[in-house]
Amino acid sequence: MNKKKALITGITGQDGSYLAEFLLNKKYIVHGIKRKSSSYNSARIDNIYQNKKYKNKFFLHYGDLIDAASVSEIINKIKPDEIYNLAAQSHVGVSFKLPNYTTQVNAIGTLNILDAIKKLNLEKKTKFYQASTSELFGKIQEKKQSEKTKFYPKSPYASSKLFAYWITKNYRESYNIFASNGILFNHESPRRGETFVTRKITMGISKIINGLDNCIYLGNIYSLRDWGHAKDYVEMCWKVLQNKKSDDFIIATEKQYSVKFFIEKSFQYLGIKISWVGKGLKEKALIKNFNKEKFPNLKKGMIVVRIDKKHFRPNDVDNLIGDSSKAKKILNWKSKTSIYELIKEMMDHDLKLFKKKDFKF
Ligand code: NAP
Ligand code: F7E
Repeated sequence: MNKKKALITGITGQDGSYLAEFLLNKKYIVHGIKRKSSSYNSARIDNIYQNKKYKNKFFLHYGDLIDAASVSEIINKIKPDEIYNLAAQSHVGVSFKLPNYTTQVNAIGTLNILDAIKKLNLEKKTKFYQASTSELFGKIQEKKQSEKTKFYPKSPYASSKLFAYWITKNYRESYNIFASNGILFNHESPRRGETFVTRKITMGISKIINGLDNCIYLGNIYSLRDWGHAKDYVEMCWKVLQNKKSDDFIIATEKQYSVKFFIEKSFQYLGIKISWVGKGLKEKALIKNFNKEKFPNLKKGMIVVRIDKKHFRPNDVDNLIGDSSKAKKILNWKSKTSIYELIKEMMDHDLKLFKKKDFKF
């Protein structure tokens, strides 16, 4: 029986919740670091916490990445075999408003974990996974981005993650810690935070369909992303730590779509056709064709997407697509979920969520 202990930071987030389920199914004992918050922040992991199957296998600890003492105390108490550092201020747009805080959590927070591993003499025992990101490529230096592509971060978020990437490599090379970076391209799911663009779209459409809202306000809809499914990607986080040696890997689908495409296909999934008019800040999407009986809250010509300049970033990353040949070869990585399957899963989830008029987040 697997008696391995894993510690997940960011366990209450999208990836943390999927990774916890994945590791519990692999018979790990899973520990998670949870922040104290004034309101409820554990919705994504309540199903695990309440499941009798995971009694004595799943533990939560209060802590904060910025608080080095709390991080070190938890690591000392658990002495985990694997640490997955998924905690972050992960919103790129917000990082322009909160650059200092973002740096504290994403950069210094990562250092706090690595330094605890070193100071507690766990270099030989504890493997470390760092949640690196395609945002490191920012202003892209190659058409398809691989482990060899030069970085060019374009936001405080990306800059903070660049430090985290290098300090991970630095502790690997200086202290022989098994410390690896998973450079993951965007990955989404029904558990995606509500302010990221894909979820904003699937939730927005679902609210409109249910008569709870009438329009979605967005920024740069021409931005291109390589979108995968979070559930597929957390398996790769685990595989990165099961590799023979610590190393860095790109995880991507190698397919690229625009935000505009994601909007069109999300409506199309429901059999609704939209048309676009206008340019720049005046561009909008209108309802063109739909089934009146199925969607009584819609009207022909209704404006369902508008552009709002407040959703533009001071400096946007507008063109990302990964080359994950290395992970394919060494980790046996294969992207499983198509963009259409992803849209279907997110739309089905959100339509159900907003069907009840008394919905709760
Ligand atoms: P997410 O849903 O935003 O989750 C972030 C998690 O970090 C939450 O559990 C959050 O706790 C926690 N956290 C934030 N600040 C913290 C702090 N100071 N101390 C302790 N915990 C803190 O992010 P995600 O999409 O799951 O992404 C997971 C990781 O992968 C992040 O590091 C992200 O930057 C990186 N990444 C994500 C993607 C992607 O497309 N999703 C791609 C590449 C890399 P609360 O619940 O209390 O807020
Ligand atoms: O934006 C554009 C926006 O916020 C995608 C994080 O998980 O993935 C994520 O970062 C694109 C950008 O994700 C809106 O300008 C248009 O070009 O969903 P997003 P992101 O910035 O790619 C990376 C890999 C991470 O590491 C991050 O942690 O969509 N966009 N209109 C919009 N974006 C948002 N959020 N909201 C809009 O209204």
